[in-house]
Amino acid sequence: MLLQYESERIPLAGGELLYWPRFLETRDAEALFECIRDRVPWVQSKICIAGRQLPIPRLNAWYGDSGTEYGYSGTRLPVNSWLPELDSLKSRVARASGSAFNCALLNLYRDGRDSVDWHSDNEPELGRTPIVATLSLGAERRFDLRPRRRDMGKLETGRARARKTQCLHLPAGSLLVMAGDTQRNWQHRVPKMSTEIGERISVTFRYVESN
Ligand SMILES: O=C(O)CCC(=O)C(=O)O
Ligand SMILES: [Mn+2]
Repeated sequence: MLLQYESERIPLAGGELLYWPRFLETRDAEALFECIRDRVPWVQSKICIAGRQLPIPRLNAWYGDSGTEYGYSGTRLPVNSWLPELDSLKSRVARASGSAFNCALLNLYRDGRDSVDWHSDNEPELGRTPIVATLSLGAERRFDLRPRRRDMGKLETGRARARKTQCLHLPAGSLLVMAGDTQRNWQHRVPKMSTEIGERISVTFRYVESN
């Protein structure tokens, strides 16, 4: 089922990116996309911005071992227990990347208008050096990385950040692992697109320290 081709290291100053262009075969990636899209209880969270509750531009679901919890900006996602397909994917991603995972945040981008804005996955419960492994399914989307404002101790100007921005393209079946100091030194996003784009799902495996 798996094409565990060698991973490529994508150069990133002050970060670590490992990339498997074809972690899953096309047919398996398609079957997994349909399974996840149809069986996951997707929710659209709201976040509070300037006192207003606004729906975020994508759907989410949280899967995890008991004791793992996820929340941001005052929202908490309910914890689902692992679907067998996600559980076996977790084991395979763990084996390939050499890292343990106990939860996954799933994103469903319904079309090009759905997105996730610049952020780092650096919540305290992810520990000092978070490892986030993203398996992509469905339509290919752009994935951008830019230095954080204080890049490796130095304050970055807007122009320097724009110049250092890296654009990746994540097709169905690919796996991207962000490790090392990536979350400390870099931000990432999936930008909105004005072209017609189909649905994309990302499964982002993480390790949450239980309290
Ligand atoms: O969909 C993606 O590839 C990225 C999602 C993401 O950054 C996140 O869930 O934290
Ligand atoms: Mn993220």
